[in-house]
Amino acid sequence: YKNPYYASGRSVNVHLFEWKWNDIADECERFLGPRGFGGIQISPPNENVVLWTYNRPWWERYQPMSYVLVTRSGDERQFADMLRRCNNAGVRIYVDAIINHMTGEPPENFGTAGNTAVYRDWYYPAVPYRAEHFNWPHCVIDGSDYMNNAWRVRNCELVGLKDLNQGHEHTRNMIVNFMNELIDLGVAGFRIDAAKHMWPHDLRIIYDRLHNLNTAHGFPANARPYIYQEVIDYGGEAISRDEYTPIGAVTEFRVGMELSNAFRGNNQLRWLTSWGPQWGLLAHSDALTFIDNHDNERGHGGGGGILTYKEPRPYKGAIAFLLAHPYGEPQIMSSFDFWDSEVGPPMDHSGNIISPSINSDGTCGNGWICQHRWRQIYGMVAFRNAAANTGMNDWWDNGSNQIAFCRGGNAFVAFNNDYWDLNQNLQTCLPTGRYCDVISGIKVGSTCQGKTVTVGNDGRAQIQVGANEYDMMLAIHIGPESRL
Ligand code: LAG
Repeated sequence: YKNPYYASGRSVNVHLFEWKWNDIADECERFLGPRGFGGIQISPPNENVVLWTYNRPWWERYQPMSYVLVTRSGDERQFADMLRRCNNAGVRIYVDAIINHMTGEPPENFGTAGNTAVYRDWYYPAVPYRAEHFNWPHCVIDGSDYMNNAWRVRNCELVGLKDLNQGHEHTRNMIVNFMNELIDLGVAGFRIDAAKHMWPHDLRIIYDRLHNLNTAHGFPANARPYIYQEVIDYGGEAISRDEYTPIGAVTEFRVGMELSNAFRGNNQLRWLTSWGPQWGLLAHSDALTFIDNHDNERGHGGGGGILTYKEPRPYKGAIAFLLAHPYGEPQIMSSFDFWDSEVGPPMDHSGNIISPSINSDGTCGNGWICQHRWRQIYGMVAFRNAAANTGMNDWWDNGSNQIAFCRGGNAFVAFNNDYWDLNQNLQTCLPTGRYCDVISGIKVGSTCQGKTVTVGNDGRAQIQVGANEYDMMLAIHIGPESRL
């Protein structure tokens, strides 16, 4: 369950938060496929409660009404079409699976597919679930439970959301049928929402009943779905991430915390020479790594203090390091603009999501941030693909916040987070020749719009990153996007 089954030569998972299926299919064909992206995490595809009371917040999608595949992102036909088109473009789809719970007791009772529930009876006829399929006795998690009561964290309700009992055979069957339908339609795996709130032994039973990935969508025979379990573990809680690594990959939240801290200047970059498990991080093959996610970019999920698109310079630095370093399976966030932590995606007066528009410079409009279309970010996706499975070598630092390293003989990156210029003759490990820095500009035809780096016969080059430059890093590699 720890192999994302990316098509060959690809890497990086992008969370297209609240995108519509038709728009994702277009984005696979016109951008993500050609740019070498590996996969996409999509918003929950199953029916959720509609909450006009709160002006359709993004979080209504975390309150399932049923497993019918109709949401603001599209219906089942559009979902299937997206899978066909994205898999054809070489880009995999991972589903945000909400299997811990159903709705709370919201003021409205209508789902995106038109279904209703009887909240006070724990009755969801469109699944169906009845009271006996939930955890009893009824209780709600309180803050102190996280410190000292694993049983309550898993058997009581998360923020009042009706808590399914994955130990019940019928409940497991409904969840397995839902996930298998998605696998058969061509998905490559799942983010398991709120995994901390479910028992690992119940999850194992569910995972073991999942189908192999669909070979008609280009997956090899006997491939198991990629499973990354959302477990927020900054240390010191009753439940640990290590309880989940025996059954699948786990979201490593400490990556975003540590790299945000370092790229904000609160920890010297030179310490990153030992980045990885030595920092108390999960083993490489267990870790889904990221800077921000949809919760902590807006202060939900206990998050805060994480770099987001609102602080672009250090954010781009942190993402560049995340993508340049071999550690972990990286994911990037692609957001819509928000000014309030509850507001949903751009929508019209009927609540329909407004598609992102594409500006002439390739960035997005209509309220969409599209970090994946930022030059510094998609440039580092190509860097990671060129680096392939090489390790980290030829580390250099100035004893402070200027660092550089190679990925085998394939790629070289330098960062300057000091208040003075970086101007050094460094080993790049690259074949002799001229390279276009993929951070400061792109290569158009055979000309470089950014900085050009000349690598000598000894692999060395003069590397310059001024303290006042627009970005704090420089990246070159053997791929066609950089080689001149
Ligand atoms: C998650 N991971 O474990 C999601 O990443 C996170 O976004 C989900 O919470 C949560 N678990 C449940 O799937 C989000 C919002 C919550 C919201 C919840 C349900 O962060 O704020 O709760 O989705 O929509 C909302 C209200 C609560 C209320 C609750 C139940 O904000 O005040 O108690 O609904 O009615």
